[in-house]
Amino acid sequence: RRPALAVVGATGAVGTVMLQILSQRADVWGEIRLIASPRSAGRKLAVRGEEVEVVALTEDAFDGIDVAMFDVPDELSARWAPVAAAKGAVVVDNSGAFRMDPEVPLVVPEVNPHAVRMRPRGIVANPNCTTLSMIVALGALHAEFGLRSLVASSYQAVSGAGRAGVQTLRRQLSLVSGTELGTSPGDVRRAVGDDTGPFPEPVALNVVPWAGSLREDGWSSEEMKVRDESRKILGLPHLPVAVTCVRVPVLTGHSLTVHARFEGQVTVAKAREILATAPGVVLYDDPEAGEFPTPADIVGTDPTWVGRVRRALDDPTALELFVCGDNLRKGAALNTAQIAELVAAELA
Ligand code: 2RA
Repeated sequence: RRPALAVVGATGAVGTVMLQILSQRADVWGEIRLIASPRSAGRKLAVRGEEVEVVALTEDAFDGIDVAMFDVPDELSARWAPVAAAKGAVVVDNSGAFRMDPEVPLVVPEVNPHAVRMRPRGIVANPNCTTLSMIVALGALHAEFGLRSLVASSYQAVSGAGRAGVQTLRRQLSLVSGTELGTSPGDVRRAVGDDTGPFPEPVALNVVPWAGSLREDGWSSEEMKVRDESRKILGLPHLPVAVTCVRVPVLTGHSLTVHARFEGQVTVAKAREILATAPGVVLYDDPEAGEFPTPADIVGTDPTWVGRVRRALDDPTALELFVCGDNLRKGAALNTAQIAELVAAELA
């Protein structure tokens, strides 16, 4: 019998991409059951070329399910993932509820696939999309050079904040396009009004140095996620990490600039060789031809794209990189599906 899969949160921004990905990848699943809030129950969604009716999230919805992929808010995961696990399903959870639980592995199949087997709670966590947009490339470099410290800045797309983020940018763009706005202080803010959606400031014609909620000493939750999750995935619990997370007016595709310092001297030639051959990474880096990845070009693709590879001018042990990835695919749905496939291979 092929394992039965549940997709919990099937109607959300990531859930929608999950269904596309399940239709595109080698099909290892028997039944695929779609689960969402009672409000969405009865809707029909296409997966693997068939219309499947969405069922409401209840305990019974997990009957006969082997693997359950969750993409719902933290509170819902915290409540329902243990319910699904108690019913015998292995949960692959894309919320923040379990990522730092020592009894829950945090898995990136290209970096730490072995960790998926150590899951005493029956739950495996999927990292945050910002961590995921960088960690495959960073993990490949770490495997060769040994990472010593990390400084990163993110350029995060609005779809990281779900459908509300996308609607907010589209609405704001419609209010500012074709105008002379962006030339005097506060003119964009007045044009888009007080409702800035999930963002603290207008995001159209702007950059917003904030993602998530306030943590201690002025750090944002998103910055703490990148730090804590990178440490856990790489198995480097004391890695010095400094991150600044920034929202930019891009619909989909998170980017980061990375300053990574390693144990010994590095060369760009070796770094390029590693990145050009690492699974899940595409090196697209030709400064003479003006070639480097941008979110507008990589949206809808699976790999982590890397460009602008340089050795730090003042530190021969450090590299500078620009990385880009689709935050809804590798940043969320694809990595979740890859983890689910690792579990399915165990069950086969
Ligand atoms: C964001 N990383 O981009 C968050 C979503 N998980 O807002």
